[in-house]
Amino acid sequence: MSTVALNLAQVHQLAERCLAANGCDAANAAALADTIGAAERDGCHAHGLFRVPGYVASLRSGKVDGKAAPRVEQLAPGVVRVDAGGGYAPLALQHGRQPLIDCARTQGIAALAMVNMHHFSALWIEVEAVARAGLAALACTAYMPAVAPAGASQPFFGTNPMAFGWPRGERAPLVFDQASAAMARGEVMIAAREGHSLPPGVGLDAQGAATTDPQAIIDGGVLLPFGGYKGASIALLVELLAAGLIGQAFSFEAKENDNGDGGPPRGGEFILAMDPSRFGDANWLAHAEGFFARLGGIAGVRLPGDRRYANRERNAAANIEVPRSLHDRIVELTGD
Ligand code: NDP
Ligand code: PYC
Repeated sequence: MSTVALNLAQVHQLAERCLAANGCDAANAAALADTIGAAERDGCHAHGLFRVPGYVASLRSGKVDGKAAPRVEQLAPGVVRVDAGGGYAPLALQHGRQPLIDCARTQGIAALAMVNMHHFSALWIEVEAVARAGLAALACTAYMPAVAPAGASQPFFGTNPMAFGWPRGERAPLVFDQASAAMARGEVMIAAREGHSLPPGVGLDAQGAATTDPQAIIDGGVLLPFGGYKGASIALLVELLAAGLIGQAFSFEAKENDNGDGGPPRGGEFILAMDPSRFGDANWLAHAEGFFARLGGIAGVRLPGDRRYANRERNAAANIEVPRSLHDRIVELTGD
């Protein structure tokens, strides 16, 4: 595959210019480009520049307001809400993060309800930032139907990711971030683009037969939940927290409301933050570090997040190889 080598500043600039040229104001373009740049830096290409054409489609169709100004309100002592005003998640997160952190420190535990927003990125970004502030964090968001409930072969749940972060003092937080599908749809799309086959168990084709062909899943097929009915229950939990609890669209409703432009649907996100120093164990940090030492000491085991952190370290000084077709498409969308 032909590629264009870009450093991280050039990745950020490419995204920011394209989004600004298509209707984002400076604050929204910068927040989105930060998120896209972070994904490329950490090797999460399915949620980096790959998403720019989708962002642009949703700006051009008028579905998303690229000039939205998020509003923060306190709904209850432990509940903060950010109304994204029909904009993208990254700027809304910037507005809601510190009030969530402050509230969790005061209350011991607090939730952030993000509403009227469009989420098209990875969730580790939100939990890592909260965990770096010394709090444990859990985040989830629903998508549009792409995953079959256990026993079915038609899509109903979104790919519905859930991410968790745990603070580790001076060390980088422990973070996992996983779709409740066997694989995120973005990863399936990248596999299709690159002509790779998938491991067994990821999805079914349009006839309901098991397939390892990513294109067959995209063309009328369906993803499966990870771990069968257990992953399906996690997908269900995400629907209830990110939609039912906070008054936002379930995945099936998000699709009914969506204009099909290929960009992110309107929906919500739920983030829970907990201050471990308020739960009665002054030794919590050392206790958990002992646990990580034991776990990491088992042959063959690595901690979730370690691959991303290793990519981050490597890419600080290296170039990102962006597929030429994607790079040229973004340049074209910028109007250059
Ligand atoms: P993966 O299956 O690639 O990874 C899931 C998690 O497992 C990561 O935290 C990963 O850590 C960890 N992990 C992988 N291998 C191991 C291992 N051998 N030992 C320990 N931990 C391991 O991710 P998904 O395909 O499920 O999701 C990809 C992304 O898609 C996520 O960032 C998610 O937020 C995003 N997404 C976004 C949606 C949205 O609506 N906005 C919808 C669905 C997904 P590491 O990163 O270090 O490899
Ligand atoms: O990869 O499944 C996915 C996804 C959906 C929305 C953003 N990413």
